[in-house]
Parts: sequence; structure tokens; C-alpha cells
Amino acid sequence: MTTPNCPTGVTKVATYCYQCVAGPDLLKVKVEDGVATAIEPNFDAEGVHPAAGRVCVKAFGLVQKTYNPNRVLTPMKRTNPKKGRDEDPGFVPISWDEALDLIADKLNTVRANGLLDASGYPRVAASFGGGGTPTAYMGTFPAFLSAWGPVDLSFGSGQGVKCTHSEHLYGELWHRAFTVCPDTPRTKYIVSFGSNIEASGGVCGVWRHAEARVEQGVKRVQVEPHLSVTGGCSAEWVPIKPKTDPAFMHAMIHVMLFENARTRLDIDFLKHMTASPYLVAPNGLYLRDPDTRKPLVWDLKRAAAVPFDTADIDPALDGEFTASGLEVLPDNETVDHVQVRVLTAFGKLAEHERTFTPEWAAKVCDVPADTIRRVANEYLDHAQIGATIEIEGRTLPFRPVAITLGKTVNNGWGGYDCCWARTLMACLVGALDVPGGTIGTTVRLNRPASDRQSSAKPGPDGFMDYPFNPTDKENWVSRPQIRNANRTLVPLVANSAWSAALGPTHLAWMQQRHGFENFPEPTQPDVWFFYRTNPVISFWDTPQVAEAVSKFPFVVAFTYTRDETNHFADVLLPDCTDLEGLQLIRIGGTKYVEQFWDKQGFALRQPAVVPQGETRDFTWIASELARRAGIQEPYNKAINRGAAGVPLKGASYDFSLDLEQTHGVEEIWNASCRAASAELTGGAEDHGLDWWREHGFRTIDYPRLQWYLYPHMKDNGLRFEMPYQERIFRIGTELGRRLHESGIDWWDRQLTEYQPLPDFHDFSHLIKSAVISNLGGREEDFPFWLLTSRSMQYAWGGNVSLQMVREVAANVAGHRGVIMNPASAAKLGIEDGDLVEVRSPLRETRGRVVLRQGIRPDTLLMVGQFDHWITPYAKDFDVPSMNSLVPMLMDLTDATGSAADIVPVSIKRVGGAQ
Ligand SMILES: Nc1nc2c(c(=O)[nH]1)N[C@H]1C(S)=C(S)[C@@H](COP(=O)(O)OP(=O)(O)OC[C@H]3O[C@@H](n4cnc5c(=O)[nH]c(N)nc54)[C@H](O)[C@@H]3O)O[C@H]1N2
Ligand SMILES: Nc1nc2c(c(=O)[nH]1)N[C@H]1C(S)=C(S)[C@@H](COP(=O)(O)OP(=O)(O)OC[C@H]3O[C@@H](n4cnc5c(=O)[nH]c(N)nc54)[C@H](O)[C@@H]3O)O[C@H]1N2
Ligand code: SF4
Ligand SMILES: [Mo]
Repeated sequence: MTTPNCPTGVTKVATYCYQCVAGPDLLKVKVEDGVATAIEPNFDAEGVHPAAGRVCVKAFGLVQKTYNPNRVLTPMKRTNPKKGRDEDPGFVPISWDEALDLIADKLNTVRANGLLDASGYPRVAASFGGGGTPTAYMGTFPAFLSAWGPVDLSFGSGQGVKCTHSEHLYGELWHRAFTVCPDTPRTKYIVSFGSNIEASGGVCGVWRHAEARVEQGVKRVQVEPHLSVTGGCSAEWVPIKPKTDPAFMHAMIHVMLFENARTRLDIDFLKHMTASPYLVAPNGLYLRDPDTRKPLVWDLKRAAAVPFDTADIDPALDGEFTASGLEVLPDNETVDHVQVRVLTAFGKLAEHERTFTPEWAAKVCDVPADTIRRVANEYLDHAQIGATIEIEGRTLPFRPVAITLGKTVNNGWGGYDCCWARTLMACLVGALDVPGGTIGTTVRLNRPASDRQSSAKPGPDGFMDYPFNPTDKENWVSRPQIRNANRTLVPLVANSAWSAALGPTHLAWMQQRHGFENFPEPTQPDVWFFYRTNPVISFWDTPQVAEAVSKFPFVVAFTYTRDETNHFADVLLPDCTDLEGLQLIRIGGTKYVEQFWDKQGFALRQPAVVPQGETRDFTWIASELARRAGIQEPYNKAINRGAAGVPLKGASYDFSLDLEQTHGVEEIWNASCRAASAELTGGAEDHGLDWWREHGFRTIDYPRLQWYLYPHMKDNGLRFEMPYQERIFRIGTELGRRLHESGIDWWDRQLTEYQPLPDFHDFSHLIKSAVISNLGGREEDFPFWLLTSRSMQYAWGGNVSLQMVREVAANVAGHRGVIMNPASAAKLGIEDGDLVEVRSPLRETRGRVVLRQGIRPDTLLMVGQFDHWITPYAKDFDVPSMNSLVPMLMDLTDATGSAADIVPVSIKRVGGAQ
């Protein structure tokens, strides 16, 4: 077992926090006579960590988290075979031996029966919570999963399908941007569509935005139905009608294209860094050179159509031309065109946007036309077309304008439209992935995931390559490999380690009720593991999720406290939590939300205190499971390969573990530490665990040039795939054919989204009518939109059981109940603090009203994800959540497989204030 390095007296132990996706952040734990007493900044990280070794409010809850009296401190097993919300599981303490044997027994039976079941689905499933952060706490468990073989990560836990999903997929396609943010330290103007960065951006995000306001005088315009804390510290709040953001953005594009001189756009960028000049043939695919199949452009110098990469050309940006060439249709059919009229892709765009005037948009999104027009013009005014900046000796374009999208805007219906419009508007002024502009943070679907630049490999037609799942007849994955059918239904989700959790994960839950036509028979996993996730609280239609989980035959919960999902578990395994466990993770480079480092390296999480009770280090649990399940050798192999974070062998060093033995926790991490030291020093040093325990982290420089994709694109002669989505159009058509050939028509609505230029739809209304048509009722009976929003104090529902966190949150408006506009409340006779019933066509919930001017009259909002009924302390909050009111519906699912946290509701008073 691991031991803390804090005998007596006062010590400060360096470690990291990765409780939310805005991390990891570095800190120190003050330990007095073996007891953690305070969380402090890690001043050693000044100049290394982008927030100078500071952490956010959530990290200060870690002391209380460790000593929470409600922790589960021994393994437990269920004694009541009946599972249900109202069934007491009858958990009784058992020894680790008994618990691990119970699980190993199931695993060995699974292996004997075959790793896949009759439907072809993995018999073992696992779910992990918010944004992949559990990986920073689960030690070598990834090596266990990799050694096991196929594991189904289909069962969503809120992350993925509710969570920045369109941005993940389209962002990676267009600029290797799994997540997107402004180049905050340089930008001057930000239009944020519901990105609640001051609550969701973590310590680095908040720090960067505060600096930007003070140092650069950045102007941020916050467009969102409810005034978030981010709206509160923005220059302007624009209360848009929910889910009508595409109209606002189309109108901004219209203003840029039709109300301003073309010289206000970055013509050079559009001509040479995007596909704007590519000619579009009559069926909507590019016109290509018959020999090379390269897309053609119209060269103004030669007055002829030539392949896009011909030297010394001046491609026409706009206009109609007569040209000949080959059009390659879906499924590789071809059409020869002789002297046909063609438009450039930019010409197609202009044609598409012509009618989207601010006056038109004003009617859709309930924002005055002049506001939209002014925001578009301010964006142009700040773009500084032609300006340059030197970054590490290289001259790059400088375009200090950015657009960001929050999680409800870039998820579900409208997500494609908004991501497309945002990326396009960056291209119009040359601000995509250049200093000051809209840039990508992390990369997850393309490989290598450690570096955006090297993941941007040259592909067809002058664009980056993208690992679409195949849609051609021979290679389409006709039989889903996992229960959410990700590779079968979503070409864009790719096939990386992350792709399973980014499939349409609600389909896995929905199929537990009934299967889909012409699809494999739905099955349950024989064994389901879950860790740091609580889908029975965080997903949609949470009672339906609970029902599905209650029927799973064998559920293993890694457990901190009792919660609503482990209520249905068969075995509880208590892990060492944040301040107790040992693990080394990669830090630095470009990470999620707004983490941009000038360094890269590793940080250690180490036991600051002796673990409470019988809790065990996750690596110990993983090693024991591997041994008992007979997969010790592949498990050790996986660790050696780097499945737990660091490859143990490099060009000039080898700290590989012996494959035959069971290795201790410290032994494994000592080898990892030595490999990390060697990796950072080119093999020169091999400091082990003791050194890392003392220092906590080690980094080398990370070039700032790597923050931007533009120089890499330029060096490799690559173009951003904007504005016209020829590939999307092609794969969508092919996917539709494959599905129809298999008799599947329940994905037809999703297929309509594969447009080369997104058609306009009033998603606000479409969502309402989809809910009503599936569940019944009348539109006029559900006049409000119910939304949700982040709280800086809470990491999802992960720290709801801490009094300290709740106390801080209580000082921030809106945490007590349903946020409502006072004028709307007055019409319904509702007063502040009244008990109300909020009803959707699916179900109803109750809570107290919090009146605030900062919300549209047609909108209600419930902060965070509460509504707990088991989690200690939180179960007594009596604060509602939207999650039981939101249905899981095929009709609300977009082509990427996600939907949004929004539902039409009614509200009525059912009781007075307390
Ligand atoms: N209403 C509403 N619902 C939402 C959202 C919203 O904004 N509003 N957001 C959605 C999004 S974007 C996401 S990403 C998801 C996230 O949702 P989930 O990934 O499901 O995350 P949490 O609800 O935080 O669940 C974390 C669980 O881990 C447990 N836990 C905490 N620390 C430890 C530990 O050290 N060890 C162990 N074993 N367990 C621990 C907690 O008790 C809790 O039960 O939620 C989604 N759901
Ligand atoms: N403190 C903290 N930080 C976190 C997390 C956490 O749990 N706690 N979770 C992390 C995760 S997993 C995620 S996904 C991110 C999410 O980060 P954000 O996307 O920034 O999240 P939210 O606060 O949920 O966004 C809600 C905002 O969207 C607005 N909104 C809702 N619907 C619409 C709409 O239709 N149009 C527009 N324009 N605005 C709309 C609401 O008014 C609200 O202000 O946060 C991450 N950071
Ligand atoms: S932002 Fe806060 S909670 Fe999130 S990782 Fe950083 S310190 Fe931890
Ligand atoms: Mo999320």
C-alpha cells in the first residue's frame, strides 16, 4: 500500500486537482500531524502553471471531502436481491477478498461464455463521468480495461451527449478543436453564445478572462436567455430566445457579406486558407479535375478552371463561371460535366445567406435587429485584417476577435449550425486558429491526442485528414459493436479511445426498454462498472435510467458515498480519494476549457494523508482484479505500453515491469516516474517516486507557436474545410443509403442534417413540437423553456455532499431553486420563495422560486444537477433538477447523436414561502 510522506509536525504536500474539466491545477495540502487541514496554492508552480499554482473554490472542499463522515469506508455487498428506488439494498460490509472474488468470479464466467454476447455486444460495460476527468483518479484501471478486451462504454452519464458534443465532433473536423476558446490573452472582442466561462472555465479560465478585461480591455458580449455570472461580468447581455442562436449567427454572416464592403473580410485567408474558391458542380459536389480528381478553382490570371493547388494562380473567390470537369457523387459514381455553369463555394455561401437579414433574425430570436447588426459590425471593427504579430520569431496574422459557444448551444439540434457559423465567421476575418482569434484547445478524436499540430495530417482535397467511420458499401460498420452504435450511426465520431463515450449514449439506455427495428436484439451487460458518475441524477429522464440500471444483473460501483446510481449496485468498492491516492498524469500543453500552458510535463497525485478506513488505492484494486481475472500479463503489458499514462520504455530507457508478477502500487508509479523523468530529459535523468513526491511536478517548455494550428496548416499547404461541407454532404448521403439498405428508417431525421450549408430551422419551435408530438399535450400549455447552468462551486454533482461548498454557493444567486422573471411570476400569482410545480410533457417536479430580473420572461432555469434522494447531505437540499423532466427521444437527437438540456414546461404555484 502507499503511505503519505507526512509523519509528524506540519508538512505541505504537492498534488493536483482534476475535479472538473477545466483542470488539472496544482496545489499543496497542508498536513498537521497527519491530518490534512488546508488547501493552499502551490507557489512552486508560479511561472509554470497558467494560474500560477492557484486553484478554484472547488479544490478547497477537498479536505472536507476526505473526512466526510458519510464516506463508504469498507467494501459492501447487497443483500436484498430486489432492486428499486424504494428497495433498501441492505448493503453489508465485506472484506476486500470477498468483494474482489465476487467480481472476479463474474468476470471469469464472462470470459468462459465469450467476451461478446449473442447480439455482438461486449458483456462487460463501464461508465466514467464528466469529461474524462475520472482517468486522473483511476490509476491503472485503464490498463485493466485495455487488457480485458472489448468493454462497452455505451452507457452515457451526462457527459458526451449533453456536453459540448457538436463542438467535439465538428471542432475536430475543422480545426482539431475538441474544445474551442478565444485566444483570451490577446483577443479584444468576444461574442459568447451561452458559454458561461466565469463559472465553467475553472481557475485558468477565470484568471485569463479577468486579465483580458484589465490588460486588453476586452469587450465580451454575452448572448444567452438567462444572465449568468458570465453575463454579469460582460460588457453587454443580449437575452436571446433559447435555441435560436443559429438565426442570430446567420444574420451576423449576412451583415458581414452584404452590408459591408468585401474588403472588410480577409480575402487572402479566404482564398488561400479555406475552400472558398472551390467550384461546386450541379449536384452539389465539387467540380474536379478528371485526371487527378482534385477540386477545381477559377484562376483569374488564366481565366480557366485549374486544380486548387496549381502554382501562381489568383483564384476567384466569388462568382459564376462556365467550366468542365468531373463530379464525384456519393459511392464514387461520377458525372462528366462539359461547360456547365458553376459557382464557387463562397458564391454558394453568399447565395445561401442572402435572405438572413437582421430584421428576419430579430423575429426568430427576439433580439432587436440593430443589436445583431451592431454586434456583427463591432466584430468586423475589431478584426484588424492585415495586422500581424510575432510569436517566438514567427510572424503570424493577428485577429483579436473570437466567438464561443456554451454547452446548450453546441449540443443537439442547432449544434451543427452554430459550430459551422462560428467557424465560418472566424474564417471570414482570418481569425481561425491564429493569435487573438478563435482557437482550439485539446484534441481527442484524432491521433496523437497529445499534440494538435501532429494530429493535423494532410488529407484529400487540400484539407486535413479525418478518421470518419466508413460509409461505403464494403466497409460500413453495419453491425453495431457497442450498444450506442456509435460507429454505425455517426461517421464523425471517429474511432479513438473517446469515440464510444461520444456516441448517441442515450440510445443504449433507450434500448433497455425496447429495441430498434432491424437492429440487434438489445442486451444488458453481464457486468457494469462505474466510477465518478451518477447517471441516475445527471442524465435525461432519470427515472428511466434508474429503471434500466435496476435491471442490470451485476453492478460494481467504485464508491465515495452512497448515491443514486450505486443504490442499484451489487458490490461497492471504496477507493482512495483525491488526497489519498497515488498517480502520475500528464500536464501542460493545450487542454480543455482555457488551459494553455507554456510548459508540458507531469504532475504527481500523492497521498497527503493515510487513507480513511479500508479504502484502497485504485491501482491496487486494478492490479488485484487483473490478477484474479487471469489477465495479469496483458495488464502489465498495457501498463508498459503507457495505458496508465506514461510509456515505460523509450528510445534510450526501459523501466518496463516484469510481465509475470503482481506489482505493488509504489513500484508501478516509481517506474512511471522514472520513465516520465527520462521522457522529459531525453533519457538523461531517471528520478523516481521519491523525487516526484518532494517536487510534485516537472515540466519542460511548450512552444507558444503550438497553441495555434495556422502555422502548421500553412507549412503543410493545408486549408480549413470551410465554408462548404462537401464531405459531410457525401458521407450523409452514403450513410442514408446504407441505413435504408438495412431497412433502418428511424435515423432519417438525423440524416437531414448532412447539408453542405446548414439550412435554417427554428429549433426553438422544433424542439417543443418534437416533445409534444411524442408525449402529447398542447404547445400552449407549456409556455416556458426550462434551462440549466453551471455553478462555479459545484463540479457537476461530484461535490454536492460537502457543507463548505454549499455554504459558498448559497451566496451566489439562484442556487436555491427555480429562477424566474418577476413579471412572469406576477402574472401567475407567484412570489419569491413560493413552492411551485414545474411540469413538462414527461413529468413534474417541485421547488422554490427565486425571482431575478436577469432571465427572459419565457424562460426558467435550474442551476446544476441536484434532486438527490440518496447522496448524504444533498438529499436534504430540496432543490429541483431539470433531469427528470427531459425525455430521451430519437426526435431530439441530432446527427452527431447528442441533444440539449432544454425542455418546454409550465409552472404553477402550489404553496407559499417557508
Ligand atoms: N441538470 C443538469 N444535468 C447535467 C448537466 C447540467 O448542466 N445540468 N450537465 C451535464 C454534463 S455537461 C455533464 S459532463 C454531466 C456530468 O455528470 P456525471 O458525469 O454523472 O457526474 P456527477 O454527477 O458529478 O457524478 C459524480 C459522482 O461521483 C462521485 N464521486 C465524487 N468523488 C468521488 C471519488 O473520489 N470516488 C468515487 N468513487 N466517487 C466519487 C459522486 O458522489 C457522484 O455520485 O452532467 C450532465 N447533467
Ligand atoms: N465549476 C464547474 N465548471 C465546469 C463544470 C462543472 O460542473 N462545474 N463542468 C464542465 C463541463 S463537463 C462542461 S460541459 C462545461 C459547460 O460549460 P458552459 O457551456 O459554460 O456551461 P453552462 O453554465 O451549463 O452553460 C449554461 C449557459 O448557457 C445558457 N444557455 C442555455 N440555453 C441557451 C441557448 O439556447 N442559447 C444561448 N445563447 N445560451 C443558452 C444559459 O443561460 C447559461 O448561462 O463546464 C465545465 N466546467
Ligand atoms: S478548476 Fe477547480 S475543480 Fe477544476 S480542476 Fe481546477 S482547481 Fe480543480
Ligand atoms: Mo459536460
